[in-house]
Amino acid sequence: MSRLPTESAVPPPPTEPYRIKMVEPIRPVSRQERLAAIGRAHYNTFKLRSDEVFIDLLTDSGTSAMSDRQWSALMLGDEAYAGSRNFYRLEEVVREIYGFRYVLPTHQGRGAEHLLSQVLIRPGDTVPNNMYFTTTRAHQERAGAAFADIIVDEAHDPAADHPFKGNVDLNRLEALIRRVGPERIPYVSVAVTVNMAGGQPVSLANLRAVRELTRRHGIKVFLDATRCAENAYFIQQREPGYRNRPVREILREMMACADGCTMSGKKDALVNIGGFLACNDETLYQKAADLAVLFEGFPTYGGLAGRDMEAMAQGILEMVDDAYIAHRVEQVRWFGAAVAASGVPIVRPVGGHAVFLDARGFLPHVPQDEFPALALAAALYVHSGVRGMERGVVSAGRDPATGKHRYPRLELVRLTVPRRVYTADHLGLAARACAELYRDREAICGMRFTYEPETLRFFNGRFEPVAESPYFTTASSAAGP
Ligand code: PM9
Repeated sequence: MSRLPTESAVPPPPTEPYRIKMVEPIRPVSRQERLAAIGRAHYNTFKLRSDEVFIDLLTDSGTSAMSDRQWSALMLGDEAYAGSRNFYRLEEVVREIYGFRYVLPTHQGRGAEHLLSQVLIRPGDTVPNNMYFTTTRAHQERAGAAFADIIVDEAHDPAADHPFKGNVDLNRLEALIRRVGPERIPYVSVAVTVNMAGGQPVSLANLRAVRELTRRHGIKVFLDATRCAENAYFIQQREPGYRNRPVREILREMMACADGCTMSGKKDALVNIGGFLACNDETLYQKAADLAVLFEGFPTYGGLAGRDMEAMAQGILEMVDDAYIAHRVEQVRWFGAAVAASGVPIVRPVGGHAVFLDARGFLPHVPQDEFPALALAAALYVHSGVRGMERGVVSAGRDPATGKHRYPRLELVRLTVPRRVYTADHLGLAARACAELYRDREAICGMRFTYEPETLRFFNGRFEPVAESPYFTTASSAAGP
């Protein structure tokens, strides 16, 4: 039996630059169990128990397999409340790899976003972003800012085959600066890569142009560096002049275009928990450090155990290893080719961390206010035990000014590839499941809320199907929060 529906159309998978030393058993779950589980989970894949899932592509966040060196690093934990040597190691590595002077550990990325937003934003400000990310925008709005999208138009079109779909539209940014005034823009927030656009990168030429434009107006630039190594790899592969440059050097050049960054260590930095805020401005650092003691912890641990900082420092060194990062991104690309080979609509080009199913193209009969991406993620789980995540109208939330749903042009299911965790056979199974479901797509119906949280509603929202479908149980079997 072939491994994929159209094996001939798919190249062989890339070979892992590591071997496996420890395994974690996973268990196939029967369709009957999956039907019961999705009902109990109120059709929200976030609310499934992980042992109800066979292949977990919910997120690449905190789900990496750590290396032998990282596990060894855990044993070097210095759990002193203040001045842990693991902090100084992390600081040294961040200075070396990113080039920023001041480093403030946080419990995870949103901790850093919180500190940055609270320190820099005044109510009534506007923060330009290259598309939104859920937690980033929520913290900016919570601090009183209006969000402004300055990404290039191609980012909103799943079929646009642009090499740097994460780029900032410089004309849009300039027009915004003119309209609101530079004094009302505390910083420009640039994500590398752009998660919600499909893991799409930003070019170095674009980062330099953003730096130049903002410098003229005295505006700061902060990078969301969560997936910066993947972005650096795309620059190496796609931007003229970088093919022979190590990812490590490219990453330093990217960071040199910014005043600082926030980082969720749970993605590219290959740890299960952790993050940091880094910058060059001592005053900004000091204000953030003063706030950190209230929300994160003392500035030399920021909510992390010493051992976690040591493992993150080691992970940062590993994320810029050229062989590692090439395999990481090429494995995702291979998975995308396998899914697309059967005609399943996906976001193109395939991004750095995930394959994104285009739920509008997949389920054209489900209107956007019946949450096609959420319904598709639930149906994929029931069909195969593969768990993905909704990244569409539910994730976009409501506009604080009008109270109405924000309707993003991208209505996507994200099949996110954890780092160093799954083999080509696992991903082949997931690709096959997408193809089978696509053939039966008419049987999938839309969803409606039964409980809608006020913020970040995709995490805790509850739903029920709007009609009968063989992929869903009826709402009556759902129980408990
Ligand atoms: N991203 C993800 O699955 C985890 C939670 S949201 C579903 O993609 C970016 C670009 C992220 C991100 C988290 C954060 C927050 C900031 N920026 O999760 O707080 O993708 O460490 O990071 C998630 P933390």
